Amino acid sequence: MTQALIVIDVQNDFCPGGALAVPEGDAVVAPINTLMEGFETVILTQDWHPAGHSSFASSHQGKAPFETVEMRYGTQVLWPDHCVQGSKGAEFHSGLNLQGDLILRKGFRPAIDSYSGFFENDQKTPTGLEGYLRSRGITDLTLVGLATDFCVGFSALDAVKLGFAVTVDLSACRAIDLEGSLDKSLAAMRAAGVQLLATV
Ligand code: VGL
Ligand code: ZN
Repeated sequence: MTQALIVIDVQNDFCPGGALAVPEGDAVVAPINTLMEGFETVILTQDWHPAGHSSFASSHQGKAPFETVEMRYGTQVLWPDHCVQGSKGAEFHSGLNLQGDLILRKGFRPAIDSYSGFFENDQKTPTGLEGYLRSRGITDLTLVGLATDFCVGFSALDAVKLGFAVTVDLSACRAIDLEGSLDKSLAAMRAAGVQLLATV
């Protein structure tokens, strides 16, 4: 088997002080740097939105962050403006080791969000990550990063659907936990056959 570590969205805006701060988001940096030493292939994803992105509450009149809106592809949570291309908030946390082989940007199409590193939120538009992994013969993935219940969770579910063996190491993840989203995400991952490490 050939393994890869996929580090999801460890960016300033998801860390304390950021626009969409995940509680203890920066606590993932040290364990991720340690985990990287054990993997030959490391891939980082970077949430990368144009200004005025359709997932921002500020793009929808009368809507506040964390409300939802119906998009053509389904229900979308609206977020504070975050990870705007080229901004400080979109940069990786300064303590993160950036030795990765590939940095995959996602969420750059104005009209569609992308939680997963594999497919955008219409669940059809591929990012190309599947092809990258397959052409390198990678079969087993370990996912870590931010946030457990959004970008990590949806990436893990897509990876299982695509036939990869998937582990999520929860000791190097932190959650947003919006109205029970963490429990929902963990249950969905478990049901799909994702191996959850360090379950609390
Ligand atoms: C994420 C919400 C919006 C994440 C990204 O990285 O989990 N969550 N954009
Ligand atoms: Zn985003």
